[in-house]
Amino acid sequence: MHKLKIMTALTGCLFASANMAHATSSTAIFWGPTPYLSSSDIPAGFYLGDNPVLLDNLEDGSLDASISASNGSVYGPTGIADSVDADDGNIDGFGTAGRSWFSGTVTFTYTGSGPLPTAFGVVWTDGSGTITFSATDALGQSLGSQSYTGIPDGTFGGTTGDDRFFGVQFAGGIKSITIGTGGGIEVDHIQYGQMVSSVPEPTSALMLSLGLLGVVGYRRTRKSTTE
Ligand SMILES: [Ca+2]
Ligand SMILES: [Ca+2]
Ligand SMILES: [Ca+2]
Repeated sequence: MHKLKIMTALTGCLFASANMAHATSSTAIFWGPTPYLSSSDIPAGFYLGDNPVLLDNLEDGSLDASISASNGSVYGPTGIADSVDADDGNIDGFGTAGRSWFSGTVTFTYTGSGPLPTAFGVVWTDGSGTITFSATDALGQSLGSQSYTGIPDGTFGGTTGDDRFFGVQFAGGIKSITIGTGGGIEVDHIQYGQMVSSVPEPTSALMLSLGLLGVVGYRRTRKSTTE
């Protein structure tokens, strides 16, 4: 009798938790493209507390050790680099005095030792054609891919009016992001952090509360039969 009641409670809570997890964490949310001239243009609400865990502006000449790139290298600060505008100290319509990442289509993969980012972004600064942005989860499975036309301004002279933020959020963790046009591109401000947790861990919370209900029911039953 007691065992049956406990089993019933546990079965119910397992069903409920599985349904909630499915409904709340299976979809990635893509952000952007939005204009970006400095880190203050990170969209509000993208990161927990509006602060990334890491933002690499590449101005030290190298990519942070917690990120690997499938190809490309740091470019600038000479020539026609298209850095994020503010990186050279002046928001003046040009990024030529800053540093960017120059490559073909490139995948940035999180290689750090901490928990996977749940918010991951990059700023596209130069290139031509259709821009495609995609991401993968912890197992390397696609979280979706989105394409955008009409963004490039048609010049490779380091102008920043066409620079755009691309981001993705996924509560289950993001392993990598990929951005490209099929031709040469420049990107900058590779960044990641944790998303705002609007839905707190439904599985563990529900298991705990329903588990407690089961224990209470069990104790009540025992009490009534022993007295
Ligand atoms: Ca500038
Ligand atoms: Ca830069
Ligand atoms: Ca640009």
